[in-house]
Amino acid sequence: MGSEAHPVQIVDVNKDDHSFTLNTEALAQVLLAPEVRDKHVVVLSVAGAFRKGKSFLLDFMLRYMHRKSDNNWLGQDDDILTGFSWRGGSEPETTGIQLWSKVFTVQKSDGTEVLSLL
Ligand SMILES: Nc1nc2c(ncn2[C@@H]2O[C@H](COP(=O)(O)OP(=O)(O)OP(=O)(O)O)[C@@H](O)[C@H]2O)c(=O)[nH]1
Ligand SMILES: [Mg+2]
Repeated sequence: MGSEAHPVQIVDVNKDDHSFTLNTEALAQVLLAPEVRDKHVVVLSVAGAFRKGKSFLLDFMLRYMHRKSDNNWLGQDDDILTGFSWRGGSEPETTGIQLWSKVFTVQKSDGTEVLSLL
């Protein structure tokens, strides 16, 4: 994986016994990065049953984080929606828990800064 931001699989699902495995190394790579480790973070999570549009919604949250200074951050209908892998149909796409590799700085109303994790 290069320097491009990408989804990081932090929890894997074992299909055979439906158990979960926490990928602590992957989680540490994001949370213990020098620009993150001593900061307050806010986790914005989308959870729910499969095929309900979670990845689709998260990609709009990413789009907002990238374009929030622009009043038209939602963009056009034909703007390609990138980030977490999403798709139509009835087959599941995402399993376990994914975390975006890049964190976003958000200023709170009291002026302090927090990092948001998607
Ligand atoms: N019309 C409409 N379609 C939506 C909306 N949200 C999601 N979809 C569609 O729902 C489908 C599934 O979206 P995903 O984001 O891949 O769903 P998911 O919950 O991440 O699915 P899994 O990863 O399989 O659990 C896609 O075809 C989306 O375009 C919405 O608000 N309106
Ligand atoms: Mg998904």
